[in-house]
Amino acid sequence: MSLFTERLHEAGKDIWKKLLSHKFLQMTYKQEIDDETFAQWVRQDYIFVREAIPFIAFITGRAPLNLRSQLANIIGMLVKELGMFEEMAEQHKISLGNINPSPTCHAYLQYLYSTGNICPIEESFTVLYAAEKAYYDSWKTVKDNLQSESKWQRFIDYWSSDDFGAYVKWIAGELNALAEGLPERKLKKMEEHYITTGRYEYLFWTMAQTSEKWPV
Ligand code: MP5
Repeated sequence: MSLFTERLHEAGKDIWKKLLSHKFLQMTYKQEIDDETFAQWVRQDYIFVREAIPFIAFITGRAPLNLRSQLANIIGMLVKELGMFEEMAEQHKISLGNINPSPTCHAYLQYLYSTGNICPIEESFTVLYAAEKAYYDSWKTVKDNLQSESKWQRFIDYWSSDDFGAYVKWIAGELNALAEGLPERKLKKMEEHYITTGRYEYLFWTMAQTSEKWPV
């Protein structure tokens, strides 16, 4: 029997194709991205990572015992990531003070909060898998296509690292275990979350690339 994550990859393959050929990623590896465009991503992803902490906390509360300690470790990882953002922002003179989520970042975060709060663990875990996989695949694409050292190398290396890849693999393994024996109606719901999260990930690059702002 094939793995549930293989079913997800198949269901999301068109979205992933568009995600990995997104202009923001291309401009980043071609080193054509201007500083302000990249800074928009830095500010918005700083907010995203900060707010991913309550998401992980919500899902930890619903997780089976065997997942709790590893989920709790993710919070420590996110706190360290915030430190990376703060150091990079200081180095590149990007202010992280007085920033607010853009419409896309705001909507994505509301989605994380609601799935974390009201959905069963197998659904919120699917959201976690899709979001982390999207970042690993996206930054690996940047890394593999980069011709020379980037000023944003630290970010590129972080999410394309073997360690991060192993973490995504761990989530995949646990997700496959959670999916085992579930009825089709539940698997379908998980598939929908994978698709929705992939769509938000695509929109997040567009938000950065277009410096999306609230119109009013
Ligand atoms: C991640 C992220 C990866 N930082 N931002 C978005 C929009 N999606 C996924 O998550 P993490 O927790 O930073 O590894």
